[in-house]
Amino acid sequence: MTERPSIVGPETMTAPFPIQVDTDIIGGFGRGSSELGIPTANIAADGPLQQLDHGVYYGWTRVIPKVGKKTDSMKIKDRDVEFNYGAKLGPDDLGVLPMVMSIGWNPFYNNSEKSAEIHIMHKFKDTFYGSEIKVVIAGFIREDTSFDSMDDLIKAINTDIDVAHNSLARPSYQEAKSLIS
Ligand code: RBF
Ligand code: MG
Repeated sequence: MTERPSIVGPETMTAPFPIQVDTDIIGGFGRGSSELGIPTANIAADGPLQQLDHGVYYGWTRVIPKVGKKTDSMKIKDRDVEFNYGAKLGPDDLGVLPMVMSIGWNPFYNNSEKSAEIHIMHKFKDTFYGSEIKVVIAGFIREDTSFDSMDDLIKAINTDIDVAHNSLARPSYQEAKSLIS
């Protein structure tokens, strides 16, 4: 990808946005953090997400730990994943935070399953598999594409993050935080 705009979407949030999802964080492919250095929270690509075009979206999210759930270990695609349901997060991890979301087949990886992955622009204290997550999708950034290298994919995602910050700074998008606060 060559030239990309630094801000996307209309000045005021426009239908079909906002699209709201309230769901659970599931185990992903296990390469967001390890390979790309861009951790993602994965959710099921069902409900209102099923109707969305594949691509990259921006919006807000809030992680809500499940109280009273015992931490357990699950095997996901040969990996041991600790499901702590958000018990190890601190107060500053639990606010309304900006996010970018990828919905699709991940053309770069040739995945066969549709996935919905959220990168939250925040440094969390710990993992939060199994936790509840509320999401407000506020707008569309770009279509998902394949890249010549992993480095190009990482660069594209970093541009998505900048575009999301700029796009969410507008008053109409700031107001949407209240939907999940
Ligand atoms: N994967 C692709 O194959 N093509 C993309 O254009 C693409 N864009 C993404 C944009 C964002 C904001 C995020 C968080 C992920 C994106 N991915 C894309 C998915 C990426 O391949 C995925 O996070 C890793 O494979 C980890 O599962
Ligand atoms: Mg992930």
